[in-house]
Amino acid sequence: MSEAARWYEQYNALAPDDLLGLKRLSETCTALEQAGAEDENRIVIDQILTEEQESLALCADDRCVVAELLDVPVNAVTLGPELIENGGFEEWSNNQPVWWRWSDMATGDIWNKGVFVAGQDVFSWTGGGKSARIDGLWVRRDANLPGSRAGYASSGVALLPDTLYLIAFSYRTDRLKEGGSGLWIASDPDVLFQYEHYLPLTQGSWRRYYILGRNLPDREIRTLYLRSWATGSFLLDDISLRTVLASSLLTDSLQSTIFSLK
Ligand SMILES: [Ca+2]
Repeated sequence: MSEAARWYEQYNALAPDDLLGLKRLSETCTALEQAGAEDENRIVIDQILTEEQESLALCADDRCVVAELLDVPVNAVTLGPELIENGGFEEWSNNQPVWWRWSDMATGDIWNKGVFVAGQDVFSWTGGGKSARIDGLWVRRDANLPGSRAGYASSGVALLPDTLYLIAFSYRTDRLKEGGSGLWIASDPDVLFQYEHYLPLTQGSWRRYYILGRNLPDREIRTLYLRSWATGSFLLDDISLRTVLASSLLTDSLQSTIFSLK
């Protein structure tokens, strides 16, 4: 292990911009420390990593959060082009957000009956502009039928096979109960996640939610459903879906999808 640390140290001196080398050196030093060995390089490594963490703390965009979730340097992560259109819900036509459509599974036929209303909200998003709002007014809870739900469904998005994706969005829940809002993308277990993923309550605060996972199947068109399942309010803004480009050496350790509320 000491030998490995010396090699990584030499490599880091030759290629200080290669953050993967630095990461490997840090891991080796940590392993040595855990084994009870002292390493004089640890102080230097800690200093470099502290600077990296400080830059991460100052960095608030989605790319920085991906780096944090993967536990890799920010410079090792690149996000692909945005795949969602009108994710900020600023464009509306006939009371519908452009590129999105209303999905109503609260008709009482097949699923439970419910009453949901939705539209643009211009008062709630502290960043200004418009957000999408879904209000559940009443739901029937017949145990013999699937739950009623309604919300916005995206246009189709083609996902590449064996590719890492980030879904990020800002949202707010008011007077909702647990399981009162969620996101669906596929019934296929090989897509980022299977079936409905219910969102944590935010109790009236705007929060940002991150889903980082791998899509395995061949290129297929997918629809994102962001829906409410209960009475109360569910507000949405700044939805993003992008590929995550990072060294496979860094991302191969990602075995299951990460869900994180910030
Ligand atoms: Ca907006």
